Amino acid sequence: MERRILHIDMDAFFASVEQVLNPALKGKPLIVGGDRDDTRGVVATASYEARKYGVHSAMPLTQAKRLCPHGIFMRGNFEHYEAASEKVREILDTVSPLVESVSIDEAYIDISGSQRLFGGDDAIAHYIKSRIQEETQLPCTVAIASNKLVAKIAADKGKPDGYLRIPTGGERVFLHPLPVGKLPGVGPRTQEMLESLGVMIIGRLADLPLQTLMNVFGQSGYALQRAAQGVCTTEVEPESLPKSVGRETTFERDLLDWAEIERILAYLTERAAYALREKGMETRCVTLKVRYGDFKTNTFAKTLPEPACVDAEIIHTLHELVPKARERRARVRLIGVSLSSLTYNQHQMSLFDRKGIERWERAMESVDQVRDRYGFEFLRFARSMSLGRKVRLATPALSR
Ligand code: TTP
Ligand code: MG
Repeated sequence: MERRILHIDMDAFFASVEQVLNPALKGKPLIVGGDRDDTRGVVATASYEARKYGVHSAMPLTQAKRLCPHGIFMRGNFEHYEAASEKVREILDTVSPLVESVSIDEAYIDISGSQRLFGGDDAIAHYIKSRIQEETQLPCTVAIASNKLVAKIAADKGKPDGYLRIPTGGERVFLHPLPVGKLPGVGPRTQEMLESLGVMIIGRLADLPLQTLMNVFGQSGYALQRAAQGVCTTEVEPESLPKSVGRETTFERDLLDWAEIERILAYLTERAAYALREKGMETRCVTLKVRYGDFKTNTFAKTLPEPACVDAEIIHTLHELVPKARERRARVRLIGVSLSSLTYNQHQMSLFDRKGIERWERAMESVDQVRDRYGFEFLRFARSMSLGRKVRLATPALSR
């Protein structure tokens, strides 16, 4: 599978959020970071209108006031920026499971596995930009390339409100004319040293004899040249991919009646599967957990031939595991289901006949929509329904 990495960075983020909150600020030179009379603070960010006057992040406010005397100055409100950031993140999470936020307004997404679902780079970029626009009214810039390094540089180049796509194999051509300072990690000092070697643009750095670079920069000369050649193998690292989704409960008194135990298990599964689908995920491994009256705890797991997210499939798998749990003819104190080996539901084409399952998935989608609206208990299935409409578990905290 071809690796495609998307980088997104919001434009003039704090200022843009303020402009959405107060549309009267739109199109104005806005400087966020401190009041007009603030003599000690620095600029957090400036709207693009203010940037025309040379105002930029980290500049002392006093200097910003000199450069842009008619600018609008404000301290800003960090909670608003965090809330906007979260909204954006929610949208990004619908594109791929591999999302890595690197700052409040910047993220990488590994979209290699999302290509088929969305229909390619351009469709993904368009989807992200338009959903962010619709739901937050905030402008952003998106770039897609074969790795993080090139995607990041491209996003920087595409600003503001842009989209740049660097085809795989086109990394060097894209980087060639850019000043060396555009390479992440090349600060003013390194830039100066490179310029003394006659290296102004990235293309020159890429083609310089490696020995020359090693003489000046030591080992890091090698890394520098690899970067200039557009080579980067760093993976997108999502902060926390859920490892498993589970629901379990301890009975009010230990049970021997497996028909009753299985009804409760079905109920727990409905809840777990609902949570699984809410995350947009599927499971490949279903585990039945049993704690017996003497506190001995066993787990019985089964790997599915295909990822699943439909209650009926999971309940069926658990039912197949039950005889193993019954081998120990003891009373049961706790029962639980855990769904692991999670993957994002990509609606993959399947080797097996999934027609029936797909109908189920669509049905469950409608079921979940009703539940989102009226609560989980509003729609339940026959097997667990005999427990009554309002199921009261002895340990309700574990069954959301
Ligand atoms: P950036 O993405 O660096 O800047 P930006 O979003 O304002 O502008 P653009 O990306 O279009 O060039 O930083 C994101 C936010 O982080 C920025 O809006 C304000 C804050 N920030 C600071 O508070 N101090 C800083 O020195 C920088 C660089 C950013
Ligand atoms: Mg930004």
